[in-house]
Amino acid sequence: MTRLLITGGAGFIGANFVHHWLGTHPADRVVVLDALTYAGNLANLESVKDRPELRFVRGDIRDTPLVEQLLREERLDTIVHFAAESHVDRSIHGPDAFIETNVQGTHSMLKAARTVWLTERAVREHRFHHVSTDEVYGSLGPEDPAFTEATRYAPNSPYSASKAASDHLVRAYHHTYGLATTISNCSNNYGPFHFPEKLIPLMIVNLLHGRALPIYGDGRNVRDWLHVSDHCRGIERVLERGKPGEVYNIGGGAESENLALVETLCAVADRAFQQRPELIEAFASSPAARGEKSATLIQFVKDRPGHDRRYAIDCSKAERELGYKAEVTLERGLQDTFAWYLDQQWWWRGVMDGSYQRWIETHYR
Ligand code: NAD
Ligand code: TDX
Repeated sequence: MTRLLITGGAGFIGANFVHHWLGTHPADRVVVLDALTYAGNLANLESVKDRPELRFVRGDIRDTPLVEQLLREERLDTIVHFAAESHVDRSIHGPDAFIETNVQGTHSMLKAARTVWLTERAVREHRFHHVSTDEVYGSLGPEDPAFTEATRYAPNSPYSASKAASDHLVRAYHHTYGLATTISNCSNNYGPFHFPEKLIPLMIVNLLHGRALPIYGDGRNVRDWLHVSDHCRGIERVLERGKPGEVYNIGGGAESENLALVETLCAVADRAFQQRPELIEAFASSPAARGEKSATLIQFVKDRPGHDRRYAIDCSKAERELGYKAEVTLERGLQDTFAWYLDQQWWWRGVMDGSYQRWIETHYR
């Protein structure tokens, strides 16, 4: 039986991971530590909130004594560290929070794990898994080979620089103190509970409301898309089969230029409006409701400063050593994701009008 501390478990990937883990390991203990920032949302855990195996703690990863206390009192042996500031555009406007959470926060987690697991020897075996990003490797040209675990770090945004720094700290705690760490560097995720500031959910919500679909620059930047369920399966493989001290790239082998991706999403939306007439009334301001193409909403806007041109992940090490394989094709994943946003309007409407944030502030002071 594994006893996990999942940081950032009320965020997009963390919450998907909590659902995944409780589904595949129903007897395990799962403690979620999350500060419930603008990106954290208890609604993401609504359907599992009454499970006795799950405990939610609102708290900050920089609160080292709190993390130590949780590790001790719950006899936790595994940390899956998702908590982070995750949006590149926000990091450009305000880098400080990224240093505080991603660098200092990760260091606080490492210090707590070292104290309880190595100094106090509270558990027989332990694992500190750090969830990181392909953005630490920088930007690729059109013909460059995909990032491997040996690619030199070259982060370009305050976000990716802060993630790179945290990766280095994790590595150092393994090398210097013998903490049993693993790191996964993953490509762009999408799927349920994705906060509507990121490309795919923003485009879905905007097109449903007939709002412009802003494409940065020429729209030819390439991202390597991975359905979040495949990412969760990949992390599970790392926890079960990965070796301490190792790094694993996790990806989907689904590169797409942003413009092409948004055009595909628009086509998915147009088909959905044809097949589900009730959408016409529900989203009357969408072009699809008038029988027009959603792609007419596409607008090219000013580029993101320092915008990385292309990411692509070579995940052959994880495939070979862990038996990892992405299962969801981009086409299927986009259809399922669009359907999820249609069926779960309560979720994104609550996120966007701030009502969840207000609820959190009254219930979790
Ligand atoms: P997210 O922004 O949706 O969620 C982050 C969560 O962390 C939120 O619940 C937030 O409340 C919590 N948090 C933030 N600061 C905290 C603090 N100081 N203490 C405790 N909790 C705090 O992020 P996400 O997209 O789910 O990403 C999760 C992790 O995966 C991040 O480490 C990110 O770098 C990494 N990652 C994300 C992607 C992606 O495509 N989204 C890809 C690769 C790697
Ligand atoms: O409105 C937009 N228009 C646009 O053209 C937005 C929000 C984005 N974009 C572009 C920028 C990127 O090239 O789309 C691409 C994807 O943008 P984001 O969704 O902001 O993701 P990205 O910057 O690639 O970073 C994401 O993947 C790696 C996550 O946010 C990171 O946390 C993760 O590490």
